[in-house]
Amino acid sequence: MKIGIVCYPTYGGSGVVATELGIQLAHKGFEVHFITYRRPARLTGFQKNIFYHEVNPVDYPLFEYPPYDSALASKLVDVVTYEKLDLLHVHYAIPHATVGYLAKMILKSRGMHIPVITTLHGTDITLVGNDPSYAPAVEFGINESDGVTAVSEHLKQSTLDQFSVKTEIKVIPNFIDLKRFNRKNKSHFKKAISPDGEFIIMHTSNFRKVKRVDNVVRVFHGIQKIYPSKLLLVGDGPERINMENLCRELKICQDVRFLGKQDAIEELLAVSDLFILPSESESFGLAALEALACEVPVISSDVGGLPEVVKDGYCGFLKQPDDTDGMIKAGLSLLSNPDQLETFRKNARKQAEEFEISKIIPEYEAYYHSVLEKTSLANTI
Ligand code: GMT
Repeated sequence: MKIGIVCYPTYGGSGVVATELGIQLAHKGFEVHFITYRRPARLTGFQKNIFYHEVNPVDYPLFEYPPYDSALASKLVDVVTYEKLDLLHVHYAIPHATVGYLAKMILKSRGMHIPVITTLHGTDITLVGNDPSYAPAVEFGINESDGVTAVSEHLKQSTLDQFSVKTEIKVIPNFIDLKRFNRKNKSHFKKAISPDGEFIIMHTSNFRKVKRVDNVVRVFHGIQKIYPSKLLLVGDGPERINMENLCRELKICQDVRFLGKQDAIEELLAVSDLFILPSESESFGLAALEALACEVPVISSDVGGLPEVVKDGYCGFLKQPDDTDGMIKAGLSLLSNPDQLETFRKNARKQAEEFEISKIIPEYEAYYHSVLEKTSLANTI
C-alpha cells in the first residue's frame, strides 16, 4: 500500500506518533511518503520505502503569513497524483483535516479518488480546536474525513461532546517501541548527573502553560528537601524562562538541569527514578508512556487520557494538577520504600507492554483496509 502521512514535523507528540507509525509501516512493506514543511524530527538517515516531500509556501510581499494550507493542498495533489498514493493519513486536525479535504476535492475534479484519514491528538480538539477561530473548520474536517481515529477514549468523548460529529471515531491508542525504550545497558549518564547517588527526577514537554512545569519544579523542591535529588527538564518552549526564574527564586539551580530538546530521551529516562507530568489537559500523555517503558514510575495529573496510561497506585500516582502537596507525598512515599519503588518499576514496564508497537500497528493497518474497502465500495455505487 502507498500512503501519504501529513504531520507537524516538530518534537510534539503528534509528529512523533506519525513518524514512528510511518517508519513501522515502511518496515512492513508499505511505501510511505511524509509530506511536511520540514523533515520530521524523528525521521533520521536513509530508510528504504520512506520518501519525504517538503512543502514550501512561496512568499510574496503581499503576504503577512505565507498561505501554508494552499501550499500543502497543492503538494498533496502533486504527490498523490505522481506517486499514485492509495491513502492520506493526516495527524492533528488543524489545518490538516480541512487541507486533506481540499486536496481530495481537487483530485476528484480531476477524476481521481483519495481517501483521507484524520487522527485527532488532543489540543486540536481541546485547547485550540474548540476555539471559535478554528472550531467550524475542525468540525467540517472531521466530518468530511473518510476515517477518524483518536488516541484515547477520553479524546473521543471530548470530540463527541464538543462537536457535532457524524463520522464514527475509532480509538487507536499511542504506542511504544520497547526495544528502544528500556533500561538495558544505559546507565552511563548516571554518574555524571547524580555524582553522589542522588535520585533523578525527570519531566519532558514543550514547556507550554498547559504542561504546568511550574508544578514540576515545586514538586521537585518538596522532594529535594527530604531526599537529595536532581531534576532533569527536557524540552523547550515559552515557559522555560519563567521556570529558570522559579528555580532561581527557590534557590535550586544547582540541582536542576535544563537540557533543551533531546533526541535520545530514552537514555535520560533510563537513569531516572521518577517522572512528573502535572498537565492541566493531556489527551494521552506519550511522555508518560515513554517513562513507564523505561521502568520509571509516573506521578501525573488525573486528567484527560492520562488515567488510561498511568494506573493509580500500580505504576504511578494520579493527582489533581494543582495538588503539589499530594504529588510530593506520593513521590516521597515511593522514594522512601525501595521495595515499593521496585514493584512500581516492574509494573510500569508491564503497563507499557499494553501499548507495544507490535500490538497497535496492526490496528492501524486493519483500519486502513476497512476505510479503503468502504470508500472504494462507495465509489462504485
Ligand atoms: O499539545 C501538545 O502537547 C502536543 C500535542 C501534539 O500534537 O504534538 O500532544 C498531543 O498529542 C500527543 C500524541 O498523541 C499526546 O500524547 C498528548 O497528550 C497531546 N497533548 C495534549 O493533549 C495536551
